[in-house]
Amino acid sequence: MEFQDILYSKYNGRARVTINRPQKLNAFTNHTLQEMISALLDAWTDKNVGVIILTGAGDRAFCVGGDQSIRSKDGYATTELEKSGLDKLENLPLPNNHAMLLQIIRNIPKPVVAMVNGYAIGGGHVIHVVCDLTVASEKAKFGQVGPRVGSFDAGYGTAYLARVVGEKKAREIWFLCQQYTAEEALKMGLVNKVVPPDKLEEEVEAMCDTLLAHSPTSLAALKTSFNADTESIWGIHSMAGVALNLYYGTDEAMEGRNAFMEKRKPDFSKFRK
Ligand code: 2NE
Repeated sequence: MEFQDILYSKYNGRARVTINRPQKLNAFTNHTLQEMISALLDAWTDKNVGVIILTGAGDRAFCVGGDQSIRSKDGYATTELEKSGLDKLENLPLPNNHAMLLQIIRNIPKPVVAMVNGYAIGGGHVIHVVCDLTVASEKAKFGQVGPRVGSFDAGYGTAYLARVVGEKKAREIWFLCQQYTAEEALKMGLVNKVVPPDKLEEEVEAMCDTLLAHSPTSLAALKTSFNADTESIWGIHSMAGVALNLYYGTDEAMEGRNAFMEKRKPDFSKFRK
């Protein structure tokens, strides 16, 4: 499989998906998300694959969410492939592609491990949240930015996050838009393990060895049973996606996006109701 925005490899029972846009701190476009979906579908259907690793290229970021440089009132810009009509699936708004990716991570009946090497921010944070397990480097940073940059990622980003860290902490994460260290993330149950950066690969590989030694059907049944309890969140997520696509067309949302790109503080005061 040929990819532009990700690296995809399979070895020793693992499939590894690496977001490969380090110059953008691994921010994603529609195309990136579609490539991740294709790779995960391949991993799902490959009997030699028992565990999936998701990570980001470089040493600065796992993923920092949607690529703000291509966002306008019409949402995130189209790619050349999409304009040429070759890739119809990319003709979806980015929140829909992101939601589809989250659903596949949840539904694939194999453990998905997030290997967080740096920033996990915005939609990139939600990706690690829905992964089954997260191993973080001591240098990793976690957080949400929506209310600062004119976005929100409700559903898995909020209701499911609250299941993971509790209601108060989840509201704090979204409302205050602060960054959290890996140690803080560990304390709130947001990640499973924190290791020095040079031990990250080793730790994830050891975790994969453990998972691969276990019964795949048992793991699949356990994963789907955990999911069953939070399945209704997909409904919230879908509805929030409709709202997000509408919100992106507003001056309020653009103020957040433009302020970020112009490296200034946003002024949302006139949008208070
Ligand atoms: C990630 C963060 C916290 C990093 O801060 P810092 O201070 O370490 O770096 P800096 O200078 O802000 O960023 C480094 C370069 O990366 C770019 C920046 O513009 C900057 O570029 P240059 O000035 O060097 O040219 N960059 C960072 N994030 C980017 C992004 N998302 N898209 C494009 N370029 C980006 C800090 O940069 C930050 O807070 N970034 C904003 C994160 C963000 O807004 N994410 C999108 C949220 S909405 C979303 O993800 C989403 C969703 O959740 C659901 C559906 C659809 C979208």
